[in-house]
Amino acid sequence: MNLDQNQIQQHNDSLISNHQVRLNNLKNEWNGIDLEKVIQKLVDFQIAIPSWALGTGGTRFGRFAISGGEPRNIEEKIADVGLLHALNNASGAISLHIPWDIPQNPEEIKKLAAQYNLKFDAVNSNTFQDQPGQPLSYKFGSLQHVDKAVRKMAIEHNIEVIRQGVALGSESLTVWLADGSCFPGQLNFRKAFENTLESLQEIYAALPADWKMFVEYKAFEPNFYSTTVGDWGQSLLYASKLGEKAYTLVDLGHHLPNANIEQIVSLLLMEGKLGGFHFNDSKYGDDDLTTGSIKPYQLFLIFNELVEGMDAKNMDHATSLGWMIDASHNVKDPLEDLLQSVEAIMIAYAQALLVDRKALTAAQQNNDVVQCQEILQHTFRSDLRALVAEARLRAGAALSPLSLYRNLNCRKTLVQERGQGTVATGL
Ligand SMILES: [Mn+2]
Repeated sequence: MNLDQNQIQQHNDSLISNHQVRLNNLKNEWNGIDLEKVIQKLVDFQIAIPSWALGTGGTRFGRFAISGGEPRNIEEKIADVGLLHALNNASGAISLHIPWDIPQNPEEIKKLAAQYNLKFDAVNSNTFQDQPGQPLSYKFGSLQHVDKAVRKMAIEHNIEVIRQGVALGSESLTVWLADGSCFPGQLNFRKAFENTLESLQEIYAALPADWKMFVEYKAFEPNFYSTTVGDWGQSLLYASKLGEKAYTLVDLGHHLPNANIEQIVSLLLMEGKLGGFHFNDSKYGDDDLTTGSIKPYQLFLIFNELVEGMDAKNMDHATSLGWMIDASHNVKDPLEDLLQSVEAIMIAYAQALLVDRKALTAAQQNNDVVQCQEILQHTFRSDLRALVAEARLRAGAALSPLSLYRNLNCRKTLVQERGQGTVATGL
């Protein structure tokens, strides 16, 4: 479904007076701070939506298509992201997964995306499943596999994904491997690493000059004893050995419990090796829950390091890193879930932009631990939602995307258009 600009306008008109009061309160509260600069950064910041988050996800116990009207093909996936972007002006890119989303006609797909003002973010390869008719199996790994023929098949798949991405105007490849082992003794760790590195080198050699390769790590699952790209140290090893186009990708859900992700982010930025970021939230493991739903303070602390570390290197917040949501679960309307995630990310980003860096540096120099905490929590506890809403208003999007989505009965329209029983491709 396509949103009519009048629908957004009417919605904004109904909320504008209340919004102005809240915004003016913020302006008074942050008197002396250049809020215009912050608002412009919020307007510019875009978070890519992965094609696999547009349908209800599943667990290994089952999958419940709750809402219906799920996108049946790549065109409808683009339309869904276009709808999100029209509502919030912060979802201006889509990330495709090959082979779930192979475009039959890349030129047409590019045109369609441009109509919604969308770009193509990183393309993602898939060597964690066997596809129908595939001659060899990834059961015991892909790029790490003891059999060179399996490694070759996985390498060729990744190179094919690059080709698909080039045709769409994407500029990066994300490699996430399920490779690892489930039992002690199953794998020679060193050989698995060396095989993986050699395979990644062949893929790296096929990258166009202006492309980046993101090496994503994950501590466990689906392998439960070892993972061949198990943590940021291993990812950084691969990325460093591969070369300047290779970077580490941080997925919030891919750490062991209580990992200090903000410190990881800070050090990767220091090394110039943080390339991409996957947002989600979790209580226990890779839960794929809505960003900011469980640990909003951690999300803020991560953004605090992102802003500090990127500014230290004169990086552009909006374009220097690949920002993406990577979540998919069972119980919410996926589009509502994504609107909530984007909102949480924008709020955390706004909070990080308003941290008083000078005062924090001074307090750190003086070992004033109490003041350091006060400075961080002052912005974290400020309600900056009106600032994020103002950025949307200026960009022609909705003051309250979720309520407009509900008021317009968007899901009902999608079900009418696509049917009750539609299931999107993906996990
Ligand atoms: Mn991820």
